[in-house]
Amino acid sequence: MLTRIDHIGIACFDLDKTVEFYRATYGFEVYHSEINEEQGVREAMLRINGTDDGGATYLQLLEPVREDSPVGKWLAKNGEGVHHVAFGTADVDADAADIRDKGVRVLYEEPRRGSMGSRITFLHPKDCHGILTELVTSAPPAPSDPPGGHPAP
Ligand code: V0V
Ligand code: CO
Repeated sequence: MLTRIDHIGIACFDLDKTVEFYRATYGFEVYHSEINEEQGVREAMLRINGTDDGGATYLQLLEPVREDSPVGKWLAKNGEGVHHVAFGTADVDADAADIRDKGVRVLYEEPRRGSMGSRITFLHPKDCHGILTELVTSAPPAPSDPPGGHPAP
């Protein structure tokens, strides 16, 4: 079951400048940042709020590390903007299987590694009314984690 908006993925040309815009304009701080080589992105997660399923909602700022990556190709065509919407679930495998059975293309056979040790998969935007849609199961919290269920940065 999809129980929250986990994040909105926002493509940008310059991650540091975009992070500074969100900090200076809204007061949002970077909760976590990493490079995901497989996905071809350098990313910053800005935690906006906790959710009643014990998770949280983030903005995910994404800068491509390669021009031929999904975000690199998308930026070249569209410029900066909202790249994808991610829904959170406790069981990405089950939800991806259910959605595949409904005839929507799920891009990965098995979920792959996402931000903060999460497991992620994507639904094809052409099957989702133009929205690249991600499904996310967060990494299980460690005993030392703060409330909100995610690893500290
Ligand atoms: C492409 N299209 C999109 C789109 N990207 N439509 C809406 N939103 C997007 N983000 C449209 C594009 O305009 C084309 O439509 C059509 O799909 C085919 O696009 P393409 O440019 O030829 O690109 P493809 O087919 O090579 O790749 C598109 C897909 C690719 C969606 C298959 O971007 C992909 O595999 N994405 C999943 C991985 C990803 O996005 N990773 C980065 C985030 P027309 O022109 O034919 O009408 S990583 C992340 O979120 C992480 C790590 C995390 O959350 O933890
Ligand atoms: Co994402």
